[in-house]
Amino acid sequence: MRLSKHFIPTMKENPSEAQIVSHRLMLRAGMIRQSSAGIYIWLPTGLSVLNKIADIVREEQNRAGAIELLMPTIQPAELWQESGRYDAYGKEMLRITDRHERNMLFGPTNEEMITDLFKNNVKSYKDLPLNLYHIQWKFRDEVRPRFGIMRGREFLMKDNYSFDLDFEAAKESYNKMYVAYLRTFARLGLVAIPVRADAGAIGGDLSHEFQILAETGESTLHYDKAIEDFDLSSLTGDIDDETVAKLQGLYAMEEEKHDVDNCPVDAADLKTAKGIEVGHIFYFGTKYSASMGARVAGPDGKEVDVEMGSYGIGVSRLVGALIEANHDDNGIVWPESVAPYKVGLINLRFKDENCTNACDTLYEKMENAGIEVLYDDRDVGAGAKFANMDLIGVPWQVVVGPKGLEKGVLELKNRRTGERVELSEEELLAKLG
Ligand code: P5A
Repeated sequence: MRLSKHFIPTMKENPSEAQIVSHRLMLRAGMIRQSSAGIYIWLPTGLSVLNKIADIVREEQNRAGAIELLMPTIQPAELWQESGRYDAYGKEMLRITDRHERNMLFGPTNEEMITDLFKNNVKSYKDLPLNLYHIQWKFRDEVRPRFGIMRGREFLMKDNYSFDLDFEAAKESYNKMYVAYLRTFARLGLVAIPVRADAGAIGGDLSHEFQILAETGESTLHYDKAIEDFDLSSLTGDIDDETVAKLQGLYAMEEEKHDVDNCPVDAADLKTAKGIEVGHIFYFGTKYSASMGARVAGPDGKEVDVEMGSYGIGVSRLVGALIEANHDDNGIVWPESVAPYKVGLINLRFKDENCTNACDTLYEKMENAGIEVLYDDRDVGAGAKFANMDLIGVPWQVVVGPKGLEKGVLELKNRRTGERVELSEEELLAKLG
């Protein structure tokens, strides 16, 4: 894409409303704009990153055997009255009345809707296990939306729901998701520590949160430092049951679950840190199926309430969490897997015909090779172009200037390390292709 024809409204100054670095950089790099409190417009590069994260989440869900569908954002109140959560959810639920005076709501989560779908369509244990997911916008009227998309009111979540015949099978489904989450966050290059958590408004007695360590995190966690030996950001391959058992056996607690007086870990081995909750999984048994009548016929013909769990990943929150973990003084440093563009092409001398021709040709070759390239073809100074590309965080920068062209070389800069190498066009295309 040519920057001159694109829409990336970057900002030089630090926006005063942003308290944390990810919020500041998302505004400055032209990824988002606020529409109203906790509600954001996703600009082209922000949307691109969001979609790439969603794709990785989707791939890992599919790999784990979950099946994608799409439920609506607007839900009827009746479902929530059946489960008993309509009143319990309180002010965090955005309630809507339609033209026929029917009570509706903007879904903060989908346990009720999926339980109802299951109840009307699945009758036998033979159709189990079943695990359904969607990636859909949610609305929670948070008291204190803050830190940009990190705690928004409208946010994108991947949520899925497992259905099993008994506890043993439900536990297996839970652990499958636990593994899918370890893999998902590792593929994003993140260290996400799984900690035991309170089940809160979702309910149930078994629950883990996945927490990214960050000073700006809103959660506090306490964990056995032995967890660090697992090298969580490299767990992208097969993860066996033994690893899961070992990891789940270590002490790691979210603040509310941590019992200072009865903590089994020596003070010297216990770490306390701030974290960003990017995922949360729950086993809640028959909490929704019993109240809403979701039953299946078991092998003996008798009907039983189906055993359920639900699993959430904050897809839009991950954009912020990734920036918290990947930035420097000059801007964002995207990991290649989610970068809005892989390469930034910088024309140092807009007015030099040779430079512009060389850039145009290289741009075309990259596009043809399927390399995602952002071409800064604007009539602005080199300094501004470098600063802009650093801010946006494109992993590789190709710099084309008159001196290099004379020598027949192009400069390639690695955004993360700052390392620069000179390469021929052929070498460059081979390296980036
Ligand atoms: C699990 C899936 C649930 O809602 N029901 C369906 C369960 N869990 S949760 O912990 O409440 O949310 C799941 C993840 O969504 C992200 N999240 C948010 N992201 C941005 N802004 C918010 N206001 C917000 N609230 C929740 C978190 O990553 C959370 O782990």
